[in-house]
Amino acid sequence: MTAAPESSLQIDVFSIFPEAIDGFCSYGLLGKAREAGLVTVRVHDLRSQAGDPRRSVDDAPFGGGAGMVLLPGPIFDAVESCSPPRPLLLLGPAGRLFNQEMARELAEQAASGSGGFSLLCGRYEGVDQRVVDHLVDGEVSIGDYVLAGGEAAALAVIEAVTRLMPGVMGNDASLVEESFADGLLEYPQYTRPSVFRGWAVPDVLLSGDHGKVACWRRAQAIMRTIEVRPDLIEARGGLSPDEVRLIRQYGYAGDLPPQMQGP
Ligand code: 6GU
Repeated sequence: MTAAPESSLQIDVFSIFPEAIDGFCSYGLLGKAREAGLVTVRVHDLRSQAGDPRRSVDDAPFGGGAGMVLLPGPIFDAVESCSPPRPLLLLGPAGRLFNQEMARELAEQAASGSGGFSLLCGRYEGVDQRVVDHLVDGEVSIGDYVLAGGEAAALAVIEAVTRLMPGVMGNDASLVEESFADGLLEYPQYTRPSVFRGWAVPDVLLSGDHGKVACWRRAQAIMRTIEVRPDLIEARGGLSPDEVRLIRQYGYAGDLPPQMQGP
């Protein structure tokens, strides 16, 4: 018999595509976490609360304009009939940008006893503002682009938070997210075969010298972050003199603007 998990994460999701949410959450890491009782995902169909025989969940916007707006009625009814865990977050392009820090906050709240959180998937051109003003606790976006609905965003949030819950990953979560924790992108990884179509794995990774491997990985992570996400380097307060020395030693010849060098 497996021991009951110390803390479990309860996530309630409100959507007009409940099967899509539920299906995704049945695979891989999420599916395993659910089976182990570490996370409970309950999906509520907004359509089942629609009042009319056609089960409408949207209507044209007052004042005119393109598209349809989700009705407040079915959303209030669905939420109030099950008192889901709070915070209840609306997923929409006007929300606060979701990031690793927010994922960590939601996981920590759940692990320390809040129970979990809930997600409301917005759709079409929007959601009646009274839902925003009087029902939800906040609005979250996953990036500066437009999706047709909040479902894909909800799945991103669910997966990012679930993998941080104690017991979900093999190792401790703090180790698992090491790369983002120090503000750098992940170093390149290789597996078998050591030569594939003539492309060889870097020698250092086959050397068995763990110290050298660690230095190489750190240099790669820094160089990759400089190239792809210089904003992350600035956000962590630049590079230390040791880090600058390290990447020079590994052949980095590019410019390092002042904001990338630490104090
Ligand atoms: Cl959460 N919803 C929609 N509709 N578009 C988005 C988004 C969410 N996040 C980024 N774009």
